[in-house]
Amino acid sequence: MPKIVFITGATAGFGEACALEFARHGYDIIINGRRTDRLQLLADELEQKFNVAVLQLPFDVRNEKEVFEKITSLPDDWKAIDVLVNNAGLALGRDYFEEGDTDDWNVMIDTNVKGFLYVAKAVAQLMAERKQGHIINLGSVAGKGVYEKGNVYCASKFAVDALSQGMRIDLLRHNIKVTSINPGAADTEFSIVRFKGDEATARSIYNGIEPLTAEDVAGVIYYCTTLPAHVCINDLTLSCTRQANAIYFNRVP
Ligand code: NDP
Ligand code: 8X3
Repeated sequence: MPKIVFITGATAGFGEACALEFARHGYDIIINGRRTDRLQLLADELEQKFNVAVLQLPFDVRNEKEVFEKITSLPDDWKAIDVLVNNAGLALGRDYFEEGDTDDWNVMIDTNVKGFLYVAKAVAQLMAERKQGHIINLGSVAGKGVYEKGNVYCASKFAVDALSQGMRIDLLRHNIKVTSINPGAADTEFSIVRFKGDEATARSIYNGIEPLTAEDVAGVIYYCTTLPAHVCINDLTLSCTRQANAIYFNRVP
């Protein structure tokens, strides 16, 4: 029986790259995101290139009712989820605290913290029944250190860090691994989303560095799932070589 991975936020960036990486290794894949056209294109690609089974599960992770309904009503064969990549998330804006847009704050907290929690809980219940599973949470270097104008986004990723620790403790009795992956700057759609389509500002984030790619991160995530059953990477931070942490970069002038 092929293993099953469930990836939230699979329509772009890390999630999409993870779908390709896990499919390459023979996993059947549940893909989530809000953009259904992209889910369809990805499903076609995965099925054609890798001959794996793909289930599209579109929903907005912020919609508590829909998250629980869609996950608890998965077909029985698809409930045996081996790996959850709890990845859907975003930053919106990069403003001094007192100038921050509270609508942006609400979306970040609703997505990165509350949506993250709903998905993790629904899938953890399925894994607990089988006494096995691996939850991979997407944190960030922004969840390890705060940078100027990072305020609420950083707070949402500090929450992911704390929740990964809490899940690891509480899910211990169910034999569920919990890994927190904390990437530094990676060139995905993340900055375009953060700066609301302002491509010049988005590009400037990567000035003078060779940032991580989505494929770099997906390779590391997949690696974490390849270790023996008794070994769990709890917390893994990675960045490009020109980045030391959330704040310090060595940019080529
Ligand atoms: P992208 O913008 O490329 O992809 C984000 C994905 O999240 C998309 O598939 C998007 O799908 C999905 N998503 C966003 N909001 C929702 C929602 N409400 N419901 C369902 N899906 C949603 O960003 P990345 O791949 O870079 O980011 C993935 C994760 O990694 C995020 O949690 C981010 O915070 C984190 N991260 C990113 C870093 C970076 O530098 N890129 C570094 C460290 C961490 P759709 O719009 O179709 O719903
Ligand atoms: C995304 C990385 O440094 O832009 O989490 O916050 S950063």
